[in-house]
Amino acid sequence: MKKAIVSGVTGQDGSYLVENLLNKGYEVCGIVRRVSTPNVTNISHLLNEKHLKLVDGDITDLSSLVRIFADEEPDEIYNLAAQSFVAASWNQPILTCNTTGMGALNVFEAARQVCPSAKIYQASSSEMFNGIEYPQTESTKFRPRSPYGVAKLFAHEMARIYRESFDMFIACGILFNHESPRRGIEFVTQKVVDSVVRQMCGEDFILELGNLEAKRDWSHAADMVEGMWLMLQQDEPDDYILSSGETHSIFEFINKIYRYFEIDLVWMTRTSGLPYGYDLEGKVLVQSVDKYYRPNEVSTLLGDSSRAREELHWSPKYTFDALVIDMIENKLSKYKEE
Ligand code: NDP
Ligand code: GDR
Repeated sequence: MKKAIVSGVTGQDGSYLVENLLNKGYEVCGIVRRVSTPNVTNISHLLNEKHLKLVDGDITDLSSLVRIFADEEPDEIYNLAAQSFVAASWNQPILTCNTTGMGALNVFEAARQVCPSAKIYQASSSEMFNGIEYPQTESTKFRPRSPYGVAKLFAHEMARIYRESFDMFIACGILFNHESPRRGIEFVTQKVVDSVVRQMCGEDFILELGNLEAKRDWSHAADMVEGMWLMLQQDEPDDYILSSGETHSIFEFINKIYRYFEIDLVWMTRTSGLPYGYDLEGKVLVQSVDKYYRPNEVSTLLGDSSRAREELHWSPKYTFDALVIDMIENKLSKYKEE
């Protein structure tokens, strides 16, 4: 039985990855950081699994990683833990770099000391690109636009250094945006889906967002975790882009969610230059407000994942429409339960 350690196990990707690995017959050890009110919602359905064990640890604490790696002797390590919310990285740049950047280095260093032959997956990001040149490939130059992007690039380059210097197996997945019903509420897709469902169920408020012109390449998280696993099944470590190969603006995403409920939004621009959308009865449902704009932005993401598709035989199952429907239907059923 293979053993995998997963950091970030309580997050969106961690929860799908644990399911995926358990289904493949792995023994999984999930690293959970100490918080005063435990947050295991995403993995609550897995807590009684015989082959899943949760251990206390924090990727900013090298000693905790050394202890866990020594105790568990893993075959594979998936480093998914991070401060992953780009917008927050301007307000908390040091925490973001400590967690998302140095945290990854702690993982590599702990593995070098204790289990250097374990295969490691590092969660790199399309936020490392500048968003001007696209489609992005593995050889597109990096030029991040946020503290988060810089922290991810630090981790990405450190992975290369450890790979080249110590002959360690560290593969980096340069993943483009991926979503699911388990996506955190602050991220734009979940925020829009949650708000529109609440409006449709009778709550009276205007959905407030930031820049609606940015374009993102969205996939389903369940497809992405299979790609992570495939990267660690190769003989040699390498970096791979995982993406859908389609790009959609935030405007398009919003229109699509309202369209599901048979509402065609009409868009106008205020004198301030900020857009707002209303329904055919003239009721304003959504508007852009300054407070959700970021100091800087990756404008267009469109990933070319042909290398992963050819070399790893990675083939995502969810289309963009299927992802949207999964998120809406899940939200509707949760809302009805509540
Ligand atoms: P989430 O924000 O949903 O999950 C992040 C996880 O990291 C949570 O389990 C969180 O724990 C944990 N964590 C945060 N800080 C620490 C710490 N100091 N020690 C241990 N654990 C910690 O992210 P996703 O699942 O969406 O993403 C997974 C990874 O992939 C992240 O590294 C992200 O940056 C990266 N990524 C994500 C993409 C996406 O579109 N989703 C695209 C590209 C990269 P807690 O629950 O306690 O907060
Ligand atoms: P992103 O995801 O920053 O791409 O990072 P997010 O969903 O936060 O933003 C996507 C785009 O939507 C615009 N936007 C808003 N975003 C949020 N969150 N809230 C709003 O109100 C809003 N209005 C407009 C943003 O400006 C942006 O252009 C995600 C994370 O999962 C990272 O961890 C990961 O590395 C990258 O994807 C790839």
